[in-house]
Amino acid sequence: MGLWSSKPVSILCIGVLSNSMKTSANDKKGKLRSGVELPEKADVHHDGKAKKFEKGKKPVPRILFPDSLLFKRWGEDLTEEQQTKAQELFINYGYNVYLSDQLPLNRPIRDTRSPRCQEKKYPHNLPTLSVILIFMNEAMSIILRAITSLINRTPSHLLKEIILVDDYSSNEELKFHLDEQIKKYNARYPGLLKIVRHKKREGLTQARISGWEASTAEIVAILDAHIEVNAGWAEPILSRIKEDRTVVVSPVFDNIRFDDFELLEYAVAADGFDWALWCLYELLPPEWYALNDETAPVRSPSIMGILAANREFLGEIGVLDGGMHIYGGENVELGLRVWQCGGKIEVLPCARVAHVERAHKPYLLDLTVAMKRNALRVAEVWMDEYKYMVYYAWNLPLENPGIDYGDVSSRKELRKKLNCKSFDWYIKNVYPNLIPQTTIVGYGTLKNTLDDRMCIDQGPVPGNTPIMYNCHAYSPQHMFYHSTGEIYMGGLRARQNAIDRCLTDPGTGDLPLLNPCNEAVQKGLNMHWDFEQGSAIINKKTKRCVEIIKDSPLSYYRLVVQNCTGQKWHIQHVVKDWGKNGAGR
Ligand SMILES: *[C@@H]1O[C@H](CO)[C@@H](O)[C@H](O)[C@H]1NC(C)=O
Ligand SMILES: [Mn+2]
Repeated sequence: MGLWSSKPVSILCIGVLSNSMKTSANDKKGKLRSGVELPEKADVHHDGKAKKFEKGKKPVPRILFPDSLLFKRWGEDLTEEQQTKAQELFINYGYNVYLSDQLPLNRPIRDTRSPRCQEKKYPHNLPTLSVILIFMNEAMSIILRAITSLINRTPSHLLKEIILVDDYSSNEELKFHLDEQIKKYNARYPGLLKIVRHKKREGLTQARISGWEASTAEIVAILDAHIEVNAGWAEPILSRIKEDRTVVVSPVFDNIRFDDFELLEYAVAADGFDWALWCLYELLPPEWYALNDETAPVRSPSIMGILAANREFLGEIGVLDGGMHIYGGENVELGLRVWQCGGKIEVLPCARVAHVERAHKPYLLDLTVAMKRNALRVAEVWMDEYKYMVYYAWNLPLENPGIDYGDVSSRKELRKKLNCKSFDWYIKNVYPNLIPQTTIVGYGTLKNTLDDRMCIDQGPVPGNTPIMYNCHAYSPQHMFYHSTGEIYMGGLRARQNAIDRCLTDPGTGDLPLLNPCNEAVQKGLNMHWDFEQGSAIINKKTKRCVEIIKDSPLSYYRLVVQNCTGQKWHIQHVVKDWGKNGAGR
């Protein structure tokens, strides 16, 4: 294993999807950028000359924002006024709009494809393509550069249209001025550009659906607007979907750095997710390496937010779930639906799209709320008895979780109508890396009756000593007690390649330990505990108990394992009737 292994894989798969996620709190209503000139249209298609960078005047200016991420490796020669402007734009957009406005729209970017991709020949008569660019308060120069890259790097006889979908931007620049730009493009390329404008904020998923509805070509590519497509990006996509109309494909993303707009090449990876349905990257499967062909499609359990598909096929399987809020989980929903309902998902190593990863996501708190809700939607519609894993991962009670995930009846009907396969089939045939936990009987925080403000916590990381800590109920304090006696600590991983940690009694001293559960089994560590709600936690082998003690009357309680004194513990959620509702296997 190890083709391209030296290249980083995007750690921010959130970033891939983060297009129209700003909450209303972050909108700057009607904000105009003055004095920033966009490159002339002549710049766009004729010469690639960059406007000369405006240098600050000597002497070297004071650094106004030493803590801003924007100025860590960029902008040292800007005047104070320029710094102020650049910083303000950066705060609003999360990327360097000041620089973007000066870079040519048709700037060259490095071809990041492997040599074999560059040599590969594709048939001339491929199906036509509609490209959908979704945005909400994106910088104009970013959108225009995306359009320019599409025009310059897609064979013109294949690019039928580019559909812009504006999810109710408040940014004035994106109204009249964008319409003017569209007219200019259409004067040169008749009918190429279309725009769909939402009359209210409808969110990322609905924006994608609106674009799909407006599209007319045989193939649709649904992209963020903060991208630049790379050389030859379209041909592998069109030719693969022409071969098999049931394949939904993802290009490989490279990163356009948010500060200096340099291209950072990313490794090819498959798209997956954890039990909370957060997206993550998976290693390439061994079968792919066995093909010994860097151009071969990579079978992928799921997909990120940028995708291409046969337009009609995407419609037949229900496009996207319009009931998703803001962001998160909608990609997993599509992934499960495609696989379970007879399609496939593939990442195409020869199709590369450069994508701006925003520096800050001020909407992160809101994100979890939407994500949790969307995850439950996916769980309820697609995951059958395994849906409990999503509740565990989010530390939600199985009954009355207190989250309104909306009406899923039409999605359930869709599943029935399409006669889709079970999640059990999916997990066994497509994504065996996920390991369902069938023996969990209690989960959530663990509190001692002596002090209910303190919770067991996995302790400092790196480190393997659990501690008592003020309860915050985030994942370091999520415990999972199994009917077989194990206590998993610190969030639920439950994946082949991410091993959970188990509470053990080392047998000597008074500190309990955390060990990787597989290692604890191999080494025969004291990892099994007797526990019932409201009673002691007793190690089955050593007979010692998990307890808390104070070293002096004024100190805090600390977590120990010692001779039992009769202390009692409460776990946050108890699983009733485990196994009776089909969850056990
Ligand atoms: C714990 O209990 C064992 C067995 O009853 C005893 O031998 C040992 O001295 C006790 N240890 C402490 C620290 O009290
Ligand atoms: Mn994005």
